[in-house]
Amino acid sequence: MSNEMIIHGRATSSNVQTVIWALAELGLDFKRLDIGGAFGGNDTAEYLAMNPTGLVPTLQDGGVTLFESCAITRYLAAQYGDEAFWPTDPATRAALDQWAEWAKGTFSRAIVYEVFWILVRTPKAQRNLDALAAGVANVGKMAGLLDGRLGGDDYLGGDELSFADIVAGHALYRYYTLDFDRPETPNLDAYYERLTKRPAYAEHVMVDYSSLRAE
Ligand SMILES: N[C@@H](CCC(=O)N[C@@H](CS)C(=O)NCC(=O)O)C(=O)O
Repeated sequence: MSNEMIIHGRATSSNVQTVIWALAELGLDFKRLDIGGAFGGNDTAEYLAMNPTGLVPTLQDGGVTLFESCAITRYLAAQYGDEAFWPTDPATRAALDQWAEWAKGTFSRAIVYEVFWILVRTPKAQRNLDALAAGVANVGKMAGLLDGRLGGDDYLGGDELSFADIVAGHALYRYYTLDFDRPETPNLDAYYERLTKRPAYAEHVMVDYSSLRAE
């Protein structure tokens, strides 16, 4: 059995970016395979045996095979993270995890499906502008929640990056680079600026998504 760390998934996928940003922050060597989107390869029997959802990412870490980006991030954090990245105290960790869960299932999902999907993945003539306006309002409200949670802290856990920042921070590249009106969120703006200064974020999350644009 190979001990190699392999991540299956195209670099333009925000869910793949979550995982490879985590891998890079943890200082782990990995190989990424272009799977999904225009590359295909996620509907083969071999792939579906690893990940029955047929989506990306999938992680192989020696004998461990996992799908779902947030579950993978938690696994990597628990297996390889230090105390700041994955606190051992359950209550301390859960206080971060509630934001990770919300960021993944609610905030990032709204950014992707209520704004990104309309502005990037839908041809201009087919865009539902009412749905876009509702999505922008919803996402802006959520950005305000995260702004309030951050306050003056550098990261969700205080001074150091944790698994929760990986889950909350990865979608901010799309949030801040899409062309739509955002509310004033000085704490979130500073947080995003801080993330962009991290080499692993710049390399693995700030990835040009113009190839995903609908004609
Ligand atoms: N909940 C899943 C969602 C995975 C997902 O939706 N992946 C998208 C890319 S972001 C996908 O596989 N799309 C089909 C494709 O790229 O072929 C996760 O977080 O891993």
